[in-house]
Amino acid sequence: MEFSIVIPYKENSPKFLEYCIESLENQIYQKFEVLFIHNQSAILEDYLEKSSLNYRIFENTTETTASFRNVGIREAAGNYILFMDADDFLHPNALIYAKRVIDENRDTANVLKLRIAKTDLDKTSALKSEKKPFYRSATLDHLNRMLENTSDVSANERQIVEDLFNYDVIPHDFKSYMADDYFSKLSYHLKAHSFIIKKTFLLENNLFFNTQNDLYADMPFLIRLYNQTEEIKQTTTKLYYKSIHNDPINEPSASQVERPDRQLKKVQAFNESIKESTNDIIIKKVKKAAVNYYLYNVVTKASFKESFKAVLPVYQELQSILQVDSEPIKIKKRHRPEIDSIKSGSFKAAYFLSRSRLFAYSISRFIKPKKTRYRQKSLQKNIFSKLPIKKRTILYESFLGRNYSDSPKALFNYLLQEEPDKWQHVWILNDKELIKDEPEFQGSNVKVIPRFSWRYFYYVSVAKYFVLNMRQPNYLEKHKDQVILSTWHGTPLKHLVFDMDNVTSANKKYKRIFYEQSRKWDYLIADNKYSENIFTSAFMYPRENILTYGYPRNDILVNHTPEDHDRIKQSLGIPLDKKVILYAPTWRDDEFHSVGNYKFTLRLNLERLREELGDEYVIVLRMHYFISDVLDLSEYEGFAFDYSKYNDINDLYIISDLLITDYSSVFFDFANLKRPILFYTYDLAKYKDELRGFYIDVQNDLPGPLLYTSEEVIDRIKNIKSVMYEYEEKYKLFYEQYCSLDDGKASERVVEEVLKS
Ligand code: C2G
Repeated sequence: MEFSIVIPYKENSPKFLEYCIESLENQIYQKFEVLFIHNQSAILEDYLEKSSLNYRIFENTTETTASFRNVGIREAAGNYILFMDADDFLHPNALIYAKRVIDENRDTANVLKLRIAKTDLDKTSALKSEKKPFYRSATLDHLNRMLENTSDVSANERQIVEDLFNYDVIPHDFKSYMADDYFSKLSYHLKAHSFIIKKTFLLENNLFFNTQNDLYADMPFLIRLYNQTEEIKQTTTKLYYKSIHNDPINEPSASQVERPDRQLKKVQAFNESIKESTNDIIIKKVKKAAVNYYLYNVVTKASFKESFKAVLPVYQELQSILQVDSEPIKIKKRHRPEIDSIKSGSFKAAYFLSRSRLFAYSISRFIKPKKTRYRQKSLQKNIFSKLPIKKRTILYESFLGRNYSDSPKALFNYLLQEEPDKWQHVWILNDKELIKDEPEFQGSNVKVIPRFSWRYFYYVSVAKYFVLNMRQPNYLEKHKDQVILSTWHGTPLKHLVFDMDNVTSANKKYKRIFYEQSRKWDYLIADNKYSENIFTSAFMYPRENILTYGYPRNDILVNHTPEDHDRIKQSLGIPLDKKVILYAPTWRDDEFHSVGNYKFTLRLNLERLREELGDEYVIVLRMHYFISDVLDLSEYEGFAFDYSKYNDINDLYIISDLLITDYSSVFFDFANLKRPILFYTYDLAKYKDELRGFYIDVQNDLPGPLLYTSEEVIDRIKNIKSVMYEYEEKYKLFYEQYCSLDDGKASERVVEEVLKS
């Protein structure tokens, strides 16, 4: 047997395990065994039972990855051991490539390394969606079949398959690294995964992992390995896929697990490494790395910021490192007194110097021009958040200050009406023009401030209540007496946060940040029981803080009058004698110009709609607030109106006789009006499978038909009465499930609970 793949398994990554196993099954070179070592994992057997792998499982009573790996070294039957993590995967060519390098270099191939690529299982970017099927099914047999059966293969897939063959025909290249390159070039992070090491070499040199340091045992292990080996052959092609964990709350990677002793353990690992090393160059490099780690990671981290006692053990380790003989290392002049104090054991002095260094650093950032946001944050944290709370002040924000709308608007209006003199209202709005004609902004007790202005940082600190429909910046310091009321902005249809497998086109820290932000909400409003259930899973939000009261924003849909209808229509310049179609689609995760800047291609044939429906109807187009493209409707003057930037979609609902949407939550609200809804879902297959997936069965449970072409849309509008008849029963059920709490009094209930308690 040529290879033993050693995989420690700690059950914090079940989602990835399946991919890991599959990538091993898909290896073109199959002469290997897999050793899984775990500590009471219930699910490992289940996963492996179904697999075709040649595997063995070992249960180990200790907790550490280090001792798991040592079991693997002892038990391995293969000539070479590949250290792998259970949340990573291999390219199908990984082992065949390694085998080739070994065969060509029998005498010198003691240590090999697969070059690492990072991947996040993200299926949405073009590259990854192409790679996925190729990666999953890439056995030679399968590839052959694919090429033979050309009708099943798209040009794109064909190219990928041919590329893969080329990989095989042309051997991958590799580079050899010598001892003095190891530390800096080869293994910056000093992790054992992706290394392939000859078993006899490990045993002869007594290379095992030290089990004392459960976080950083790899570092001294690799330093010892570097001492013993002449060269390491690393592939130039990326063959080892390291997964990015985007859910550090539920599925943290080892480095994401919170540990207060993390910094100490790391400095200990540096110390151990330096003691183990016989190579002068490596000693010097470890020393330099330890000093840099101390300067830029230890003292700047909050855990060590507070007490001398906490940082003392780190100083002691560092002292021992600094006292090891080596060529002198370069240290910046301003850091020298601090490092010298540590070396000589004057730890109190070192502590004082490190604190002063941090203080000087924050002052220098504060006074630097162009660092306004930093100054604002710092002022908010250190001064504003310590000011007394203004008990009668309420701050509102809707769609990040983009408009005056949604539940914050409804609650504001309710309070103006019911308690006109009691409150000071402050609205976060980026463009004052938006409200210049709104009478409710005339009073002296209503202020408007732009998001991220100095006043914003002041009011987010001192307002007793903060009512918002999206999320507040995570860095804002919250006063203990402050109350944050999150209204959220829709009944969920698309999977959200923790229910999403992949977070697409967004930050990989998204889930963790979302979690932290939502912990600061004192209340969260749900429109219905269904949303309440979803919020407990998708946001991991505590059920007891959810107010399942119906949506304040939907009060107006119940309470509006026919006069309101005509007044709005007139103010928007829409002919009173025409019926109105509202087209309000959502955004698409995979269509964007840049991060957060989405595009939309109008797939509704306005020309045909005007021809067929223009006598009776006009159409109002309402793009999602993420869409930055501007529609050019000049050709359709008098028939099509763009109200994408209009403040409040509720006004558009009220004047519309029917709604066309797709996967936007707008239909949950519009259904309150009991008017027809059509679903123009031309990209349903892609949206559902490739992107996020839905909470409800869109094929069966929607209150209107799914349509795929403009012609179908036209046809259904012409026969709208029969659509209503056909969907009568489904509409009723839908209304009961999602709209029944919207009785026009949600604002009142929320105010009673949040502002009167
Ligand atoms: N919206 C709008 N115009 C659109 C689409 C949406 O004004 N063309 C507003 C509506 O108030 C809607 C809200 O934005 O309820 C949320 O929009 P969705 O399309 O549902 O998408 P998203 O912003 O991703 O929110 O729980 C709801 C989810 O968070 C979805």
